[in-house]
Amino acid sequence: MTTVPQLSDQDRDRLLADHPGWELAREGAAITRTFQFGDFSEAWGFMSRVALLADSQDHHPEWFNVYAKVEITLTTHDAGGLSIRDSKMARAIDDLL
Ligand code: H2B
Repeated sequence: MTTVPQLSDQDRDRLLADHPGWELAREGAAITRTFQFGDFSEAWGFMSRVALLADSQDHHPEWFNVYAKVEITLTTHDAGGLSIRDSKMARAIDDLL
């Protein structure tokens, strides 16, 4: 397992400011965002694109789906909290919308 540095408080605050919709979870160790789509097909299409992105970046989301709703939580297990990998993934996910 690689050791990845955690984001500084300043970088974490910038991440939240740059990505409205994402909020802190797990006492600052993760960020989470809920996405609402029109139906299951749209939600699943989005999840498919996120999955490909995640595998290409070797950074995988924790997520929950019910019909048209997708909840994504990002954290870096190798860092024990938030890292630059989560910032990049949040940006890439937002760019899919
Ligand atoms: N995803 C997430 N969210 N955190 C990690 O630390 C992580 C990962 N590490 N995907 C990667 C895979 C690591 O286990 C592999 C071996 O590169």
